[in-house]
This record gives sequence, structure tokens and C-alpha cells, in this order.
Amino acid sequence: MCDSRVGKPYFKEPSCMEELIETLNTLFESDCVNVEEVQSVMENFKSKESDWRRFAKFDPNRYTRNLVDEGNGKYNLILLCWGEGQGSGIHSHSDAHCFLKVMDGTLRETLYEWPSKSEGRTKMKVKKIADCEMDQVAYINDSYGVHRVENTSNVETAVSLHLYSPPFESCDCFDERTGKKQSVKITFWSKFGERTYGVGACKSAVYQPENN
Ligand code: 2CO
Ligand code: FE2
Repeated sequence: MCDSRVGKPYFKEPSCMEELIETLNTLFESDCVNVEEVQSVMENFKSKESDWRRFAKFDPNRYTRNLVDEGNGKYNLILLCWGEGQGSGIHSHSDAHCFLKVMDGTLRETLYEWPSKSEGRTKMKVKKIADCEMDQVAYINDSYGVHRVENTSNVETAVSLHLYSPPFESCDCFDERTGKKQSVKITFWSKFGERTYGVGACKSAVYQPENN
């Protein structure tokens, strides 16, 4: 991971999803991810429903993951749609960078410490709880801990845009009561605005093994 770059170019505010993707593609040409720079580009992209509507698919039972762009193989850009009260299980991020921008509603992030060596027996410890409002960008990687994300509202849905780099296909999920972990395969509810079908495709909310 690299944090600084000499002579870093100035990126103007992306005015639409296409411009955001263009800028991200430029940023990820280098193998050296500048976290602050990506975060600032995503923050400067102001949420307009017209930009994300065609990717926004809700499921009454669980949150959905909808692929927006594959970032030339360097990252996945995914729109997550959270119905009222829906949330993820506690999960890690497979050594990837994870940026989460709220496009609509509010999301609560609960950060936990990694389970101790005596995993499987101890209740997981909460490190921090933070609410993320529209247009804010949160960041996590495995060195921060593991987290759960929830739409705690019972009356409003929420939508968020996530960038994962490098893209990953599975992660670990944790049982809050014991810290016991389980590997979970990640799937998409839709790709590029089209519903995905096939084995596993409909199990789109990946991180809720307790509910599967
Ligand atoms: N990582 C979860 C997912 O991709 C969402 S929580 O934000 O990182 O389903
Ligand atoms: Fe996550």
C-alpha cells in the first residue's frame, strides 16, 4: 500500500457515474493505491439518483450487490441496496481496500476487533460504531478489523457505492457470539444493470451465514 505520490494530478469533481469511472480507471492504472486520493474523488462525486437508479435493485429478504464496473480488472465498483432494517453479517475484506460511499439514506458501520486466538469461544469486541450519511465515504481494510454494515432505519431504504481493490470472490464471516469464522463466496444480484442467474447468483447478500 502506498500513501503518497509526488506531483499528484488534480482530479476534478466527477459530474456523473461515467466520469467517476474514468477518473478511477486513471487512478488505478498504477499498482500503488493512494487511499486518500480515491476517497477524495469518491467524496467529490455528489450522489444523484439518475446516476445510480439503473443499478439499484432491492430484494425483500436481504441486501443486494449489483456490479457497476470491473475497473479493468483492478477493482470492482458495486452498488449495494439495503432495504429497511437490512444488514450484513460481520466480515473481513480478503486483503483488499474497501471504500464505501453512501448514495442514499444512512448506514451504520460497526467495527470489531479480529477474534483472538481462542476463536470460537469469545464474544467479539466492538471497537467503534459510526453512522455514515449521504455522500460520506468510509474506508476499511483488514488491518482496521472486521465490520458489519446495516441500514438501521425501519422506514427508509439506503444505497451505497463500494469500491474493492483488488476485486475478491470470497471473504470470512464471523459469528458475533463466538468469533467462529466461515468462508463465504460472494455473488452479485445483478451485473451492469441486468439480473444475474445461475448457481448461487440469487444468494446475493453474502455475509449472513446465520440466515442462509
Ligand atoms: N463488504 C460488504 C459487501 O461487499 C458490504 S459492507 O461494506 O464493505 O457485501
Ligand atoms: Fe464490508
